[in-house]
This record gives sequence, C-alpha cells and structure tokens, in this order.
Amino acid sequence: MKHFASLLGIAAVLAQSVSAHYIFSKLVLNNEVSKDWQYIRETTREKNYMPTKFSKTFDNLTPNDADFRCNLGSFSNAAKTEVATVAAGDTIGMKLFYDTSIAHPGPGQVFMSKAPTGNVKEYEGDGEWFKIWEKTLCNENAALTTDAWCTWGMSQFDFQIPKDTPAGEYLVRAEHIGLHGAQANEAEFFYSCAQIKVTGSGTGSPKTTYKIPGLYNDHMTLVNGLNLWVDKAKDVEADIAQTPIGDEPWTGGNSGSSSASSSSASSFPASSSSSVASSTSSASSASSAPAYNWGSSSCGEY
Ligand SMILES: [Cu+2]
Repeated sequence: MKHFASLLGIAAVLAQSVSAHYIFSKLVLNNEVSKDWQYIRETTREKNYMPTKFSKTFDNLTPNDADFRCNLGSFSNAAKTEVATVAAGDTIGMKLFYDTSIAHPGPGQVFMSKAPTGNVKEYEGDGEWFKIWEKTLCNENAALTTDAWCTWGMSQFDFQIPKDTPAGEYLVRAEHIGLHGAQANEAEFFYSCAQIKVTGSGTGSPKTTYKIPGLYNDHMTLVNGLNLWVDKAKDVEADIAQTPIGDEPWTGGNSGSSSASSSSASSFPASSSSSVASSTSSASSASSAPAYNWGSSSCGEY
C-alpha cells in the first residue's frame, strides 16, 4: 500500500512538473497585453508565483492576513504601478506571468474595490469589495480534479467592468483557487490586483460586498475538507454555496440600497456557521483522503 501511494505521488509530480504555479501579472486592454506589473501591483515575495494557503504557508501569508487583498508586499509597489483607464462596460483581461495556464482544479473570480480618496495608488484595499465575475464548474461529467472546472487551461480571465460601475479609481483583484489540497487544508490561492480608472456615468451599486481578509476561512468545507477525488459535483456545489463564490456576481443595476447592502454583509458571517456544521460532516471523507494529495509534494516548488 505504501508503494502504491508513492507511485501515485510520483505520477502526481510528473503531471505537475509541466504546469508551474502562476500569478496574474499582465492587464489586457483592447486585446493588447501590457508588460508584467505595468498595471498590476507586483508582490515582493521571492517566488511570486507561489500560492497563499491556510497551512504549510509560503512567506507566512494566509487568507486571514491584510496582504491577502493584493498579495504580499504589493502595496509598497502601488505608487510605481500605472493606472489603466477603462470605460465602464468594457471587457478587459488579467493574464498570467510567463503565459502559463491554469492546471489546478478550482474556481476563478474577480473582485473590485473603489478607492475612497479617488487615488488608487494610495488605497490599501481595506474598504468594501464586490464580485463582478465568477467561473466554477462547467462540465460536471468531467473530472473534478481537472477539466470539470471552467478555468482549467485558461491563461487569462476576461471580464466586463459592469456598465453601471460609477466612475473612479479601483483595485481589480483576480483570483484562482486550486482545491486539490483542500482535503488537507491546503487550498491554494493565486491572486493579484490591477489599478484602473473607470470612466462613464454609471450610478450602480452592488448588492453584496465583502471585506478582505474575510472572504474565506478554514471552517469553509470548500477550502478545508472538500476532497475532489472522493466528493461528487453536487457536494462541490453545496460547498461553493457556503462561500462568497456562491454569490451572484454584480453585473450592474442598483440592487444595493444601503440597508440591503448591510443585511447581506451581515449574513456572511452567519452563513459561515452552517459551513462549520458541514465541515464536521465531511470530516470522515477528509480523514480517509488518498495519500496522493498534491499539496505536500509536487506543489512545493513549482
Ligand atoms: Cu499547486
């Protein structure tokens, strides 16, 4: 049994070696790809492509930290990062370093947050965030460990800045989560933030907003307990529903009166208590998790 497990481990290493880790470094405007870190705040971490995790961390960073907003040390590069002008309603993209593509199974999402002073270069991202784009399962009959996920194989996320977005400067945070280590609390978060200036006359207001940190916690089964080798698509969907990933993205409109906004914001911690309950129920599958999780071996250095 031990030999079997190590063979599987070697197979996982071989499968992984063709697919490096990744980080969003380029902005795509009118199909033109920017330079790396021209509009996206560069992280100061030595291996910028390594993921943020709840356990077995790199650089001690976890999703509970302030730098989970735009990645480690990136605010120190805000002033030298350019601000891209984008008309509300336009579709832009965020593209991966080295033109890699995503070879980890999991959802992708894009969040925005308005700079309260009007100057995004001095904004740390401690205000309200809202979600504008989301990709989860696209083919439930495909393997949950690979191409069941819409983002599998993508090298960039293309998304529309909602037409109703009010003019102003914003952080735009693209994120991909690799769930292949979630059974061991080693979900992998890949993310960074672009600086943009939205033009237009939008007067919309998102219904649901979030704080970062606060998007995820390790009581959420999706990132701590889910097992892609054992669980079914409906289990994954139920786990997604307990996180902000399950919320509808804001694509425009004035769904956000201030009271609606505050009630949905306050329901967010409440919903995390239900995920605590379900994480207990799936603990048995986590403890019988196969030994070949990628989190410990192949995902260490690439
Ligand atoms: Cu990995």
